[in-house]
This record gives sequence, structure tokens and C-alpha cells, in this order.
Amino acid sequence: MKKIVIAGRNDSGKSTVLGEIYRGLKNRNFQPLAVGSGVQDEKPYLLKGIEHIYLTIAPPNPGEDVVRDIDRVIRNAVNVIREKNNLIQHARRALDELNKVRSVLELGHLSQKDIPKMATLPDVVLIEAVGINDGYKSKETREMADILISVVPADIKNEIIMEPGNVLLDQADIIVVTKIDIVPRNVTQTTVKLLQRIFPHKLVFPVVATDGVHMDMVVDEVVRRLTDPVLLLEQQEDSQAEN
Ligand SMILES: Nc1nc2c(ncn2[C@@H]2O[C@H](COP(=O)(O)OP(=O)(O)O)[C@@H](O)[C@H]2O)c(=O)[nH]1
Ligand SMILES: [Mg+2]
Repeated sequence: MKKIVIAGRNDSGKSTVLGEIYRGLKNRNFQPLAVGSGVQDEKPYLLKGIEHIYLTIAPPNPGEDVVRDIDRVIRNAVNVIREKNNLIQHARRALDELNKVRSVLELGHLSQKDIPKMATLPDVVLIEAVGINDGYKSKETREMADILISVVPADIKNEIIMEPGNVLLDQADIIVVTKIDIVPRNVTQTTVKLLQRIFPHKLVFPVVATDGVHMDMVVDEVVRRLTDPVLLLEQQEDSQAEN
């Protein structure tokens, strides 16, 4: 399963952006699993309409940006969904049996409609990083991500962007600049221009994450990367090398 990691400073808007991408992917017939890095992520996820069953919180060790054993976290979350689906299937069969008996006894059929539908299994994972050390320096975060999205608030101090060792900006696949609705226009422009100057080949998307403004372009780019045959090929080679 492809891992999309949302990195960035504390309070930059990671959870909000993650929720928007979740929704966008869902509209395009993906089923994401959302992995938050702390309880504070839960509320923004639910606000954006992430269903409980596709939401899991896995706090990294203190001082670490992403949870170490993400594969275990994903496996557990998928198993919970599978188990629930099993129960639903059992309930349907049991009700069928009961209805056979009721029919012999000339009692009316009980409806299946109160039994929930089986849940689609997730096919892509959205992971939120903590944002340690100003948010952009964790190599582990880059290594975990098939697609790395780094979130930068429009009013970030220029010094922070220019600090050496910002691997998560340097090697981001997509940079999302948030809060452009509440930050003065000239400040936003300075931030965006600085990012473009330092990282000239990067896609920089200024957005209002809370209202989903311009988020469709971010989602388009994510989908393009999820379905790009060349990227798929590279990943196949990677996983063959691992095996
Ligand atoms: N006005 C505005 N507020 C935002 C935007 N993005 C995030 N926020 C707010 O910023 C705060 C932190 O957002 P959150 O997604 O929890 O950030 P995180 O700590 O990086 O996960 C919340 O109050 C959000 O509602 C934005 O683009 N515009
Ligand atoms: Mg968060």
C-alpha cells in the first residue's frame, strides 16, 4: 500500500490538509486509511468526515517524527476492518437461517437492512508526522513516504525555511502553503517566492486548507503520482529488491 506522509511544523495545518486529501481521494474512488500521530489529530479528521473505521492514532516514540513500525499499524487497522466485515457476514448468514425457520413457521421475514454493509478495505495510507525540530528535518519521514507532502504556514519565519538540513522541504514531492486567508498577502507572497527560489523545481500550492480552497489541485497531483506508470514501475523494482 502506498504511503502518503504529511509533514510540517506543529499547527501548520497537517491534519486539516490530510482530511482534505482523504476526502479528495475518496471522491476519486480510493479508500484511504488515516494514521494520526496524536489525539489532537482526531478532531480535525472527524470534522473533515473521515469515518471512524478508517482512522487510527499511532503516536511515535518521544523525539521521533513518525511511528517506527508503520507496517504493523497498517496491518492492525486493516485486520480490525476485516474482523468487522467477518462479523457482518456472519450476521447476514445467521439472519438468512433464521428467516428460513420463520418461513417454515409462517412467520414474516426479518429484514437485512439493519445489518451494516461490509467496509471497503483501504488501498492507500495517509500518515501525519509530528513536526519535531521545526518540522522539516526528519530523514525517517522522507524515507517512509512514497509521496511526501510538506505543509508550510504562510506566516512561517524566513529563517526557518532557509535553515540548513530541511530535508523535508528539500525532498518534498509537494509543498502546501496554508493559512493564506488569514496571513497578509505580501507575507504569503514572500513565503511562496522564497520557497520557489530555494526549491525551483518543486510544486508549491498556496491553499486555504480549512475551506478546501485550491486543495483539488493538490489532490490531482497526488492522484497523478499514485497512478503514474513510471513511478509505479520504480516502486515495483523497490519492492522486488526488498524481497
Ligand atoms: N484560516 C486558516 N486556518 C487553518 C488553515 N489550515 C489550518 N488551519 C487551522 O490551524 C490550526 C491547526 O491546524 P491543524 O490541521 O490541526 O495543524 P497540525 O498541528 O499541523 O495538524 C487549526 O485551528 C486549523 O483550523 C488555513 O488554511 N486557514
Ligand atoms: Mg495534527
